[in-house]
Parts: sequence; structure tokens; C-alpha cells
Amino acid sequence: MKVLLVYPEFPDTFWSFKHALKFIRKKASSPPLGLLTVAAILPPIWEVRLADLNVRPLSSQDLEWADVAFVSAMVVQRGSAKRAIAACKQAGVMVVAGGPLFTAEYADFPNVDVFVLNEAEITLPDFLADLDRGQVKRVYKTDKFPDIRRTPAPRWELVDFKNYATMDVQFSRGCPYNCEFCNITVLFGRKPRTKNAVQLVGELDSLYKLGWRGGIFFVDDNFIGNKRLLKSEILPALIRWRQGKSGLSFSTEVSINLVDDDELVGMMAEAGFATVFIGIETPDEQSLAECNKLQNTGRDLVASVKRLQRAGIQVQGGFIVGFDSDRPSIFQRQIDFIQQSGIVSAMVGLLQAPYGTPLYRRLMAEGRILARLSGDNVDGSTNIIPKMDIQVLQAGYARLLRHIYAPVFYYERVITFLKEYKPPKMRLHFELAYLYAFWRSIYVLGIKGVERTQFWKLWAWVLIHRPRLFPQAITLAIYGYHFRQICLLGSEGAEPV
Ligand code: B12
Repeated sequence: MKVLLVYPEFPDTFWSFKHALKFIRKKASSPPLGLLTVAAILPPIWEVRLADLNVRPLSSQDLEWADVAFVSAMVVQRGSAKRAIAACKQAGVMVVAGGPLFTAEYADFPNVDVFVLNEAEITLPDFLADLDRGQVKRVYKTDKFPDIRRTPAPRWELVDFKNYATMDVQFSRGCPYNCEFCNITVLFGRKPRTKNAVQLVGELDSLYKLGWRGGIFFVDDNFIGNKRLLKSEILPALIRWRQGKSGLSFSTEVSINLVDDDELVGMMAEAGFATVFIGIETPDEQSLAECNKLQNTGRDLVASVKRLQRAGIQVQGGFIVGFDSDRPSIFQRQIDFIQQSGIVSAMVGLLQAPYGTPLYRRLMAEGRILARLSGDNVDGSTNIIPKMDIQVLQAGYARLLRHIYAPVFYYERVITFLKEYKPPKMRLHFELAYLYAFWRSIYVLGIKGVERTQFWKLWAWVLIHRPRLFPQAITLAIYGYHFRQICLLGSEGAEPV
């Protein structure tokens, strides 16, 4: 069998980082870990090729070569996925689809031959066995969760590293919390399932041996879901693995209660976790209680963020407006919070209800579910009828984004962060692309850009006060350029549903 792994194109969104990637001459943020994992489960004698449409278009040679196309996508990639599937079908290539988009919406894809849904560790072997017997069903799904200690290492050798900014690995799936709007527990369960240290270090080693020296994103839903295992086994192994290596800084997603455990914070910083994404959601205690985000309540959230920054861990934050308890004053409160905390990369979205979540069920019962999700949670759309007047909500949301990504406030936040931040003692890895980014930032931001005054002020400030943080300052200036294209100037965004 000749299998073509197809990963549809992301639209130009907050998380695509398209405008920032140009500065380092990369085509995409990271390769599709789901497809690379699926490739490792296929029979070893099958031939496999990757067509990541974020890197290159689907070619007629691909389609002539392939017997079957394995397509994976998130909802936000729906448009490109539909076009890729149509091209495969037209070329007479069988289409097998899996991953989050199809698990949520498979009924909307009539021309897909076979759906292998949920986690492939369970459903793919059933499909392969049926294929062997010549009795293939149309849909393979399960409500069970596999033990990922038996998941094979992703096949990174299928990837051309030079196109990507980071590599992804996964340590765990699932999250112990049950926030009302989040679908993670529906998709992956509440009991975090983890890999073991040997397995994880083996995956990192194979990336290292293949020559990867850039950043590594642990794509866990909540990396600290099993703190005991982290402290006793995983982090000590990662700390040992890092010794003598340069580059390879880690990032991941965690819940805010990480700050309650000094030992864990210290070990994560030592292991090389330089950035964490945290769902902060809102500074409003009532809204936090409403969405069952109890781990965020009863604490000083600004102080919690600063505690991590001082430990050498940058915090990126997710924020939501449009909770039932939100009043129109929420927009200014969010702005004040974001500015004070120095969370430079702040992803703010309107409350949405993904299918299967407790929020979806509650609002369905209240007759407040409207349509499907666009899949892009920063496009100002929502599939719910909010309590606040929708025009007030959307106008307040637009004002909030305009404020936090306006150069003057964005750069102010960068300095707030750099003042607090104590960089970890990690050896940097030099790449020629960084030099290119440096010169390009001078031209695009410092000469042509509307932010040129703030850009040079940041240069001056950082060189006088925190010269060691100069690379971080330039990186954040470049991120700001991307966020501004998305949040202020408008972009192609997700295709309308
Ligand atoms: C890494 C990640 C990203 C990366 C993507 C990098 C990349 N190149 O793919 C980044 C940061 C860019 C990203 C962004 C976003 N993401 Co995201 N992301 C994830 C995350 C955390 C991990 C995905 C992953 O790699 N998992 C590890 C692999 C091994 O698992 P997997 O991909 O699910 O694959 C398994 C199965 O699904 C299946 N499978 C997958 N594909 C296929 C294909 C075939 C043919 C078969 C047989 C099986 C199969 O087999 C695999 C092994 O079990 C997931 C959450 C999660 N735990 O999955 C969210 C998730 C995929 N993201 C989601 C969303 C909503 C987004 C964003 C809109 C923003 C946001 N709120 O997070 C943006 C959209 C992107 C954009 N540009 O606008 C949703 C998708 C929901 C949906 N139904 O589409 C998820 C599920 C999180 C959630 N809470 O719902 N994301």
C-alpha cells in the first residue's frame, strides 16, 4: 500500500503564526503529530509520504503515486480538508479520514470512504484487520481511551525539519479538571494518561539524532495532570536529558495551580520549560465559578503569573468574554488584567460551546445554541446566544483586541514582562534564520512598521536594562506584528460555516 498523509492548510489565524514565520523563513509552526503517530501504527511494509499543505500544495504526482490518502484535520482546517478530499476522490484515491474535525463532524463528509475516528491506537488496528479480510466498514469509532504507554513513537523521519519552527511531542492526554466550555475531558477523559520516562526520552532522543535543535512543544492538554509522576520520574529524566545540550527549549500547556508547587515550578524550569500556555479565562470570580474553573478562583491571578515569570517561565494566556455573569465592564477589566500581568501573547475569544461539552448541553436545554463552530476561537464569532446583547459583546470584544494589540500597549506589556522575567540558564542554539529575523525585524518593524517608535524604544530599554533579554524582546516584537495582522487588520481567517 502507498499511503499519502494529507494535512490540510490552516487559514491565517492567531495560532497559524504565518506572519511571524516569514521572519525565520519557516513555512509552518509544527508538523502534524497525529498523522506521524498514525504512520507509526501502519504495517511497516507500507510506503508512507507526508503532504503537509501548510508547506506545499497537493501535487498530481502525489495523487498518481498514492493508493490511499489518510487525512487529518481540526475544525479550523475544514475548507482546505474538503478541497483536498475532493482532489483525492477525483484522482481515484481512496480517502480515510480521522482526527478532531472528522470525529466531530463526520456526517458532513459524504465523499470520504472510511472514517477512523477517536484515538487511532484503538480504531486503526480494527480498520487494518477488516481491510485484510476485505470487509471494510465506513465508520470506526470507540468510547474507550487507549493506554498511551503503548503508543509508538511518531515517524519524524517523514518530515523535512527545515520547514518548521517547532517540533511537537506528547507526554499525556486528558485533564483532571472539567471546565464547562472545554471539550478535552469529552475527547480524552479526566484521568490523565501518560507515557513513561523511557518512552518520552526515546522520542526526544530520536528528534535530537535526526538533528532537531529548535523548540519542542509538549502538546499535552494539561502537562501537570499527574504531578507525582512528573516529580518522581519524568522531570528528573528530562533534566538529565538536557545536560550538555543547547537549544531545544520546551513549551506546554498547564493549569494555574502549577504555581502552588514551588518544587514543581523549579523542576520544570530546570528541565527547560521556557513557556507555558494557561487558560486564565477571566479575572471575574463569578464567571470563573460559572464555568467551573475552580482552580483559578480564590487566588491573585496576576501574582500567580508573575511568580512563573520570575522562575524563568513565560506565560501565554487564554481569555474569554461572553460568560453569562459578564457585565459590559468586563472588557476594561480584561484589558487591565492583561496589561498588568505582562502576558504578552494573550488569546482572547468569545465564549463558544464545542459539541459534547457541559456548556453545550446546558445551552442546548436553554435553546441558546445557534450554529456550528468556525473552529477559529479568535475570529469574534460564537455559536451561542449570549446573555449580554450580542452587539455590545462584539463591539466590546473588538475594542479589547484593538487595545491590547495596539503597538503602544503591546510594547508596554513586553516591557512589563521583561522587567519581571528571570531567564533560565539555558544554552542558546544559534541558527542563521535568527540573523535573518533580526535584519528583517529592523526593516519591517523598525523602518516600515506603524510600531517603529515603540520598536526602537524597546531596543533602547532592553539594551540599557536587560541586555541578556534582547533575543526575547525581538521575538516578542515579531509576534506582536503577527497578532496585529490577525487581530487589528483582519485576515482571511477560518472559512464561514
Ligand atoms: C498541538 C495542538 C495545536 C497546534 C497544532 C500544530 C499542528 N501542526 O498540528 C496549534 C497550537 C497550532 C493549535 C492551534 C489550534 N487548536 Co489545537 N490542539 C493541539 C493539541 C493540544 C494537540 C494535538 C496533537 O498533536 N495531539 C497529539 C496527536 C497524537 O493526537 P491527534 O492529533 O488527536 O491524533 C490522534 C487521533 O486524533 C487520531 N488521528 C488524528 N488524525 C488522524 C488521521 C487519520 C487518517 C486517522 C486514522 C487517525 C487520526 O490518531 C492520533 C493518535 O491517536 C489538541 C488537543 C489534543 N489533545 O489533541 C488541540 C486541538 C486539536 N486544537 C483545537 C483547537 C480548537 C485549536 C485552535 C482553534 C485554538 C485553540 N483553542 O486551541 C487553533 C486552531 C489552529 C489555527 N491555526 O487556527 C481543538 C480542535 C477541536 C476540533 N474538533 O477541531 C483541540 C482538540 C483542542 C480542544 N480543546 O478541543 N493546536
